[in-house]
Amino acid sequence: MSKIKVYGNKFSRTPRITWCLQEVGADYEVIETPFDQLKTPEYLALNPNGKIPCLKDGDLTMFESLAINLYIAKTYGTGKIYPSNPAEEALVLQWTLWVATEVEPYLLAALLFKLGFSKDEHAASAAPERVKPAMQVLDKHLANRKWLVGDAFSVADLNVAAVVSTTQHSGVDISYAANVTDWLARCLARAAG
Ligand SMILES: N[C@@H](CCC(=O)N[C@@H](CS)C(=O)NCC(=O)O)C(=O)O
Repeated sequence: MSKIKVYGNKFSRTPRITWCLQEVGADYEVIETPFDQLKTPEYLALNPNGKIPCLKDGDLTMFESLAINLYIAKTYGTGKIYPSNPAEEALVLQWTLWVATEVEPYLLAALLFKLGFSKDEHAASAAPERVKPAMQVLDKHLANRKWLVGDAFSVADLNVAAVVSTTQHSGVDISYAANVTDWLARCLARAAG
């Protein structure tokens, strides 16, 4: 069986994929893919969006980082970081879609401006207020539990933490959400190995 291939680089969303692969102990390799190669015919054949990351596992080739993690977790980590019952699976999907729609767009606006990839200062400066309602929801959810779904770390934590961790590089202060910052530290301690 050939190794799982992850196309990407460390200055992108690729580390959230390698974190997930490490959680499930999968055998993988990163195919270093610089930003200036994303629009080549060879790469577009893998991901027609011309973006990273992209995953190839056997006959499956797919894009969208958070969906890639759901695939990895379900295929290689059911019973470990992916639940085996439909209700908890639904909650994993709920938190993943929630973070992609209610959180990532705002944090990304702040991050891209801070790194000089966007000139949209208005979106960047609005980000802390725009993301606050979602952070308050997350904070309340974590008030009496250690992990987002069930009583163990799951791909829901991984996907949400991967997005929320960008607050640390984008200058978005979420210190008002102490349960979130504690939970984020717990998650990132795992990612650190
Ligand atoms: N929603 C996609 C976003 C992919 C994305 O925008 N990737 C960035 C790097 S993190 C990229 O490839 N940017 C290069 C470009 O847009 O040309 C995902 O989560 O995988």
